[in-house]
Amino acid sequence: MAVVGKLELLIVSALLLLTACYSNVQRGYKTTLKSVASSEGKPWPIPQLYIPTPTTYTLNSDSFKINPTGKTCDTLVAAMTRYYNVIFYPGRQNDALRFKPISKSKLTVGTELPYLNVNLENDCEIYPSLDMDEWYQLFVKSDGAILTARSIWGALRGLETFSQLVYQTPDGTFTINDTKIEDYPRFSHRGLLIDTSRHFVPKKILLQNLDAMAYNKYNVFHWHIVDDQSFPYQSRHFPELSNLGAYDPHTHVYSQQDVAEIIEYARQRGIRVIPEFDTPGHSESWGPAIPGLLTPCYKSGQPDGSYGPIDPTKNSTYDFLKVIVMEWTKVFPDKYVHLGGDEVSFDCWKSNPAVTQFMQKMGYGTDYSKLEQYYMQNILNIVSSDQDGYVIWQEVVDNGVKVNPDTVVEVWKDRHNPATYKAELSKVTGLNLRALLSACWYLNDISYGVDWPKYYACDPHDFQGTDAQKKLVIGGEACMWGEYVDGTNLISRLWPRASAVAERLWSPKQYNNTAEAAPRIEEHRCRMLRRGLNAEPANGPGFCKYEMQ
Ligand code: CP6
Repeated sequence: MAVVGKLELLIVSALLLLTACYSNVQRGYKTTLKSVASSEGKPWPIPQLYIPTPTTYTLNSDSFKINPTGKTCDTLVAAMTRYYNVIFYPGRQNDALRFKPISKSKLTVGTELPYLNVNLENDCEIYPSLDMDEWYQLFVKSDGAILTARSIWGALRGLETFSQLVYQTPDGTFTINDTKIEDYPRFSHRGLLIDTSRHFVPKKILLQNLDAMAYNKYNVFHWHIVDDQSFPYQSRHFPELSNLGAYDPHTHVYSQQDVAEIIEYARQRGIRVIPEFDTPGHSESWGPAIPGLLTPCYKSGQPDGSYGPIDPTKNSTYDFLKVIVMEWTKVFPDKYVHLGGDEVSFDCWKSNPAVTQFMQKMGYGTDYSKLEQYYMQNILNIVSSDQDGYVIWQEVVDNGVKVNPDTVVEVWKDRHNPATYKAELSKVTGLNLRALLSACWYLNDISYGVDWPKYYACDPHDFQGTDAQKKLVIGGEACMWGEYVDGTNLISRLWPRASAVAERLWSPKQYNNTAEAAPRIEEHRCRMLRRGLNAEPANGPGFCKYEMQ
């Protein structure tokens, strides 16, 4: 009965949205005007159940109150203040906004909405986790608005939605429609990968990006913090890693204090921080600080001065890893770390006589994937002995490494061929392992034109598998690899393109209509601009009410 009710509500709300768009088309608005006019106050990502009505209320910034009526905590208090400012003073931090939103309601027409009561049912958890409860219910009615959530994380998502329902009419009046919402995510892992090794990304931009993630209900910052090109993470135990491996050890590093600040900023927004320390490949920048860690490559029987992946044959490698892994698990509070394991080239291992000898000793013959397996198994055991879980790239499983049953496998190959990642999802979940999809969401790969519908169309459940296999897909990640991206273009290249992925990972599968989504994502882009983010245009020609100078 309850299920039927929900389905009906879903269909009704979908129809409401579709008719709203359609009637505007019939009235013959220009596309851009139509888009903005018809989508103000419509949330992104769209809630599971969203029932707006034409009745509107006004909000007065002087008298409107956000009250905690259930449990409360520092996280909630901070969020209530934050969202009050997002609603009434979105451009306050942003001097470049040409038209400051008028901050005082003139209350010309209609009933005033006096408050938003936040009824949080349970004590706050300190850190978000994979199992966090993000459910919330939101009613906007004539006597006031009521947000109900079981956990602090649901309360944060509900506050975000409430802030998106408020819009300003041309005379500056803050307005909200009478609305009923019940909402929860379709997938529990909704991640965004940022690469801070190929280019350094300043802390300020990472924090700004966490705001953007919260505006889109992302809940995991996958921090690809180091790689071949640089090592900006300032280690407690091995300061030489960034002293010798960062682009600049003074200006292009994340200190322990920076890392703590980023984790805290994310925590306040219900966002987990999962660091990736990619090994045994992609680790050239580790070499200068830790002599003997990387494999020396040989040419005609001599070391040629270049280095390959981490040397898996030495005990000293694992002694070092034990210490650095323990540091990661202390510094990053999340249960999961990402251990990489992608794109390991065997050429250097093949050239090295000591490695060849080890291969013989172990009886691996010439199968270097066995050697990779040996390395990965060792590092996985080190991590799991610290009670932590891990995420790895798909190659680790492709190469037959035995992993713990609670391993999460990230499927990234290949973005040009959906059949490949669909087969991989079938395979990984067939092994009873949990999976994340990122193959179709490589946002670093840009082209001229509107590309978000391509990301919107990709669905993590579109593969051959049983219901049990589908349940093992815990979500996905949009990726912004950093070869051509730094603090100057990270935000604009990500948003609103990453918003398309956000809605796919949060909202019901049935919301896959690009025509319906187009005006809403455009409006959401304008909303992000209004909040001070350099989000780029979504749909070609058009304009926002509030733009940068
Ligand atoms: N770095 C690391 C990368 C990539 C991967 N791992 C990558 C591969 C292909 C594309 C973009 C990025 N730059 N460490 C693959 C997971 Cl198109």
